[in-house]
Amino acid sequence: MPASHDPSRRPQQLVGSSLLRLVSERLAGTGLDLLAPLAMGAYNRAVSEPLRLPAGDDRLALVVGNTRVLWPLFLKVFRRQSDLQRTSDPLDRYVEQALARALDGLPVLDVRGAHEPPPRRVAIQRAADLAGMASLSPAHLSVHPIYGPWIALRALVVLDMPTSAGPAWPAAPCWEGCGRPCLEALQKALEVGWDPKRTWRAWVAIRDACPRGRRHRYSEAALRYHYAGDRTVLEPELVSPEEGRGSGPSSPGVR
Ligand code: B12
Repeated sequence: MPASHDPSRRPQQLVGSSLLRLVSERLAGTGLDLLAPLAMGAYNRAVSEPLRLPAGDDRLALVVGNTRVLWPLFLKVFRRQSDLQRTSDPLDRYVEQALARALDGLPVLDVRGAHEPPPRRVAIQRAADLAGMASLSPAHLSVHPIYGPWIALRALVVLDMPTSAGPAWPAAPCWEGCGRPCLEALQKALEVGWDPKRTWRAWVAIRDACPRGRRHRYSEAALRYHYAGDRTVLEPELVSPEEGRGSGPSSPGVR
């Protein structure tokens, strides 16, 4: 039975870890497979004033992200949902819809999408680091202990509930025991500059330089969409069977 229909799991009775489990179960199959709790105070103390969120220090925040499993699941929904086909940022809309369903009935104070511009901008990479999900690398990428830099960070959800996350437990620095090959790649990318049409491969090379998570690299279509803004990869006839098939429902893991 889906968690949302189980009467024994009414949201208002949930605390801490059971809420995390509920959200994680509801997100299963959406591709949003990374979830980590954080106390609001830890985040607000770490960022500058314009990036702070108006919530008490002990309120529970959840960092939501994804690995490469999201792409094929998103494609499937994109194909059948005309509202997504009409929007300029279908992946961001898909994430918003999936999150709204997963948070239905929960005491949500705010959901800040990583793509939202100021004044609603959230320092999602700092949040992911503080939550122990992914370390901030010397090349400014968030690096997960298993998936390496092959993750995206999607939202910070703030709930009107006390946290059991305890003090911040930052991610172990990803560069310990590594020769920081990302720095040379970053230097090369900075030399050619950021131009989504011309130089995007140089920016992908920063991720490729990281020794962690290589087998979790994004597909070519996902890379083209994210880096070059290439929307032709969403057209069914251009998508390879491997891209469209998906990797089955994914269960979010904590951190
Ligand atoms: C604005 C933005 C951009 C801008 C400017 C980025 C920049 N250089 O500051 C542009 C459009 C250029 C951009 C491009 C890219 N971005 Co961007 N971007 C963001 C966004 C929305 C906000 C960043 C921000 O202002 N943070 C607030 C400040 C205060 O936080 P901060 O901790 O002080 O600064 C962090 C970043 O600003 C960045 N940063 C700061 N200075 C510099 C300098 C350089 C040289 C680089 C490379 C990064 C960088 O790293 C800091 C952490 O170390 C974030 C999502 C988010 N909400 O955080 C995604 C985000 C950082 N971007 C991301 C990605 C993947 C990219 C690209 C690599 C690919 C792409 N198109 O998506 C390119 C790379 C090119 C580049 N020059 O960085 C991912 C990173 C994922 C990961 N595993 O780390 C994020 C987290 C979005 C996501 N959904 O996951 N991005």
